[in-house]
Parts: sequence; C-alpha cells; structure tokens
Amino acid sequence: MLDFHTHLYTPSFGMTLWGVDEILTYHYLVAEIMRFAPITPAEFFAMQKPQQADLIWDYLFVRNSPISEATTGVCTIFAAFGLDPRANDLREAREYFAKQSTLEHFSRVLELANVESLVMTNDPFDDRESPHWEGGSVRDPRFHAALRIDPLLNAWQLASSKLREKGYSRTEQLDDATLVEVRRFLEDWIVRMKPLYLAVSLPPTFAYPQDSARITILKEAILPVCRKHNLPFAMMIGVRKQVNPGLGDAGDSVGIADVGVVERLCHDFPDNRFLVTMLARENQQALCVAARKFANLLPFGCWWFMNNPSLVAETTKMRLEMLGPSFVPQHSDARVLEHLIYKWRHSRREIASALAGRYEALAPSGWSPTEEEIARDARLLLRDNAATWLSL
Ligand code: FIX
Ligand code: ZN
Repeated sequence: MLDFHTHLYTPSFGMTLWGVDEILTYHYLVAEIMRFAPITPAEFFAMQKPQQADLIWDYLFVRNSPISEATTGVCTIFAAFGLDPRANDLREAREYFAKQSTLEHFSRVLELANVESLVMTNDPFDDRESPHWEGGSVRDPRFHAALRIDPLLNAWQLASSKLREKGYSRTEQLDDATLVEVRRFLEDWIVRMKPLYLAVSLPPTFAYPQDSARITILKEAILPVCRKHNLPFAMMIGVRKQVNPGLGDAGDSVGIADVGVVERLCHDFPDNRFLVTMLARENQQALCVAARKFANLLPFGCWWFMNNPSLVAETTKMRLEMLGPSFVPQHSDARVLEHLIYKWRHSRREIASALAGRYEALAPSGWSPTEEEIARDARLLLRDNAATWLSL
C-alpha cells in the first residue's frame, strides 16, 4: 500500500517516534486516560513519558477492557510482535523494543503493515526539521515528502515573521512584493523537498470566496505554485484546534464544514488538483457529491475522528457506491511508527468488506469478478489511485 498521509519521517532525520512508550502516550490515548484515571492534564504532563505510559497501561488495559479503537489498536500492535496484550505491566514490551535496531525495525514494521511507501508531513517552519532538509539529509526512497504549510494559511502574522527571519518578505503587508516572496519561499522548498503535494489543515469555518489573508495567499501563491509545479493541494478540513488546550495535541475537536467551499475552489481553479479529507462524519456524503461534479477533486482517507472501523465501513461503502474505485479510501495518519500496523490492519478489513459488498450487489446480474479484477480494484484503492494522483 501507499500511505497517503503520516507523521513519520525518513529514518535519517531521527525524528520518528517508535517503541512502547510512544505507542502508549499517543494523543488518542491521552484523551482517553483523562476519562478513567483521577488525574488532571497538568499532573499527567508533569510525569516522565515511561510513567505516563505505565499509567495508561494500568487504567486502559489492566483495570478496564481495551475496547476503544485506540486501545484495541495497541493490542493489535502487541500481537503483531508476539507480545502479550494481557500483561500486567510493560516490562516485557520495553525489553522487546529496547533490543530492536532502528533501521531493521522500520523495515519490519512496514512489512507487517504491508506498506510499500508512505508520505511524510514536512513542515518548513519547524526548526527541528528544516536543518535536515537544508543540510541535505538522505531520504529513504520509501518515505516521500509533503510540503505542509499551515502557518501560511492559518497564522499569517506568525508565518510572515518567520519568512522575514529566513530572508524572504520584508513586510507584514500582503502586497504584491510580499506575495512574490511567499511564492519564492514555496518554490525554494519544493526544490529542496521534492514534495508529492502541498498540504494544510483547515477549520470548519474555512470560507471561499473571502476577503482574508488566507484566501489571498491561497489564490495568489499556493495555487499558482501548485499549477506551475503540477502538484496537487491537500486540504484537511474540519479541525477545531485546542478546544481544551490543557490536553495538548489531544485537545483538538471537530466541526462541520461547508463543502460548497471545496466545490467553488474546484470550479474556479480547474487547472489545480485538490486532495480533500474531511473530519466530520456529516461532511462525507457532500464530499462524494462534490467529487462526482469535479474530476479535479480526490477524496482521501478517513481522518482522525473518522478513523474508527464503523465510520471507515460506512464511508468506504458510500464512496464505492458514489464514486466506484476512484478515490483513496484511507491513510494511516500514523504518528508513531508501529501505528502503521494497527491502523492498516483495521482499516483494510473494512475496505475489503466494503468492496466485497459491491461484488455481492453485482452477483444477481451474473457479473462476478475474476481474481485479476479483484486484485486490480484493491490495487487502485490501496496504491494506484494515490500513485497516479501523486505522479509516482
Ligand atoms: O493535522 C493533521 O495532520 C492531523 O492529522 C493531526 O496532526 C492530528 O493531531 C492527528 O494526529 C490525527 O490523527
Ligand atoms: Zn495528520
């Protein structure tokens, strides 16, 4: 499979999270521990990571049944490595991961997850990451880049001061001279990263047309640069950031967005290609309808709060019914390497069963698929559509 969006990094960056303490302190589980343990977010974050992991193990796996998707996922990961998901503590798991050598472990996890290659999230505004690009670190060919530009569209004041620090725009004003500099910044990073797409996450209030810095930068910098370099633009729409800031990464929420915005962008910029995933269940049907109207729109993935088997099942069935096999059903969004295993094993089960359902719907007419046709459809959904859209 080709994993369309992750938060993993090519091994040479040394930035990929992996191992049992990272698996257990994933922000999905941090949100859940607050519902079970008598602890405040501040107290939790004051603890060392291994102690946080121990607490999560004790409350979510020993004292309670791990039946949420995020906890079941940990059990799937443990089982894949032959570790006991019913262990009373994390000793055995810690010993196991301590023995692994990084590079071999990366390859083993990709193999266990059936992932051939994946797309990272690469932030030129991240001071930990950019030196790796500027210093010419070697990229593992299985790890593709995606140029993530959230501050440009969501926090122009911050982005403009960072641009000035880096020797680009001279002013906060979004005048023509500044837009030239924003385009130059994007193109310099495209040359450096060779990304497969540009990407942003957006709030449910995302509006177009609109008289705003966001839309000016989108129209005058992002979309022209994407056109010039033949790169799609990924919009991940529907996140309400930090509704509970004390929870850190676990503090974001969801909101229903206006899919009309996506339609208007696809209409007004027919020479751009848009990759869109939406966070709210309520937006999924309208996104399918939009994709039926605009061939320059690719719906992808069941993002974050959508990545639950019941929602993957209903969303994938609906997409197959409305779009045939012309979309990308899932991305892992793995933040920790071993997440690839559970996210893909769980989703693949739902994707397979949704696809089988469509063949069953065809059966009464006497159309039954050959093995080659099943393989072709599976390949389209799990790899080839993504590869085509990303020009791989
Ligand atoms: O903006 C994003 O790419 C999101 O996927 C997140 O960063 C979010 O925190 C996440 O990990 C969701 O799965
Ligand atoms: Zn993500």
